[in-house]
Amino acid sequence: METMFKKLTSLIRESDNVMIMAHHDIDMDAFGSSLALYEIVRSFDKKAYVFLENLKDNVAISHALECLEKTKIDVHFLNEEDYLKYKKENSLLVILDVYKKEMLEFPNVVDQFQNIVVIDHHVKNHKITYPTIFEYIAPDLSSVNEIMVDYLKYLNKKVNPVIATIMLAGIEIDTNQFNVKTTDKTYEAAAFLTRIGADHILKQMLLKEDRNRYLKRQRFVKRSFMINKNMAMCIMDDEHYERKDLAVIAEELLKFDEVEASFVIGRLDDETVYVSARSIGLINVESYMEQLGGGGHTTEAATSMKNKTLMEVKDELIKILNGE
Ligand SMILES: [Mn+2]
Repeated sequence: METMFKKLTSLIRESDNVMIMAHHDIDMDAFGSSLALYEIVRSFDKKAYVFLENLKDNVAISHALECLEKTKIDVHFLNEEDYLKYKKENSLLVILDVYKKEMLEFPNVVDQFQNIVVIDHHVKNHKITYPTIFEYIAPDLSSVNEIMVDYLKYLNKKVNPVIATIMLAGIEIDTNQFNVKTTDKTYEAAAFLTRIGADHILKQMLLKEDRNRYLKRQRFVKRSFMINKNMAMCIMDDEHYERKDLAVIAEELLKFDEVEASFVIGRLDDETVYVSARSIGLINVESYMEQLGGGGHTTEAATSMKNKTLMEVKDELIKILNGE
């Protein structure tokens, strides 16, 4: 990893400025690591920017943003409309927590960059379809925040305690509370963040959720069922849900005995049925979602299907799961 940090550092120093982009529907890992890199770049007296789309449905990240504002941490955010004002000939684009173009916050933006670096921790089973200077993909690591902690240690730098808190929340979410992909290094990263001021009360505030939403979700968890010896499924009702609601249920199903993969089918709007799939790591749910026109990663994947009923999608999925 040290060689990578060395390369990244000299690239940052050589660039006019650095633009940071994570994945669509940004989460705490992507956001925390973007902020960490933002602070690192600025500590080199370079301008940095973070791509961020409209956050209307993203309660957790909106809350994190409020904390940044309260602490007077000024982050320069960009979107697809305004980034060209700041982009220079020799701007560096660093992509975090994702490598697939179609999953980026703003996929088309990559076409405008000559200098791109990718830092991710998801298993890479597809080619990167855009030119990069280098890519660092470490699927054995819990989160990109864990990588950013090592980068901070390498540079002998710290981040603001609020950012450290967001990073810690990111590690906690990506490891499903230190259960999945957790190693001694994950705990060391958490210890480092705590040492530089991550606040466990603020972290809990950031991870809070609405009680009614929780209770509603539990109703569906209760309705879930096993489709074979190691896969669980949950079919929502015909109301409209957010992708995240379905993903969280899929993650909860993984907590139960025998469940190695989970599939949650629900409606996003009148036309679209969405399937959210999760795995503890033994079953590749991405391959199933690809067969339904979707994608993702080995342990988390999804697909959306137009003009079908929940039951039609269920039947199609079960056929695929049974290898028919
Ligand atoms: Mn992540």
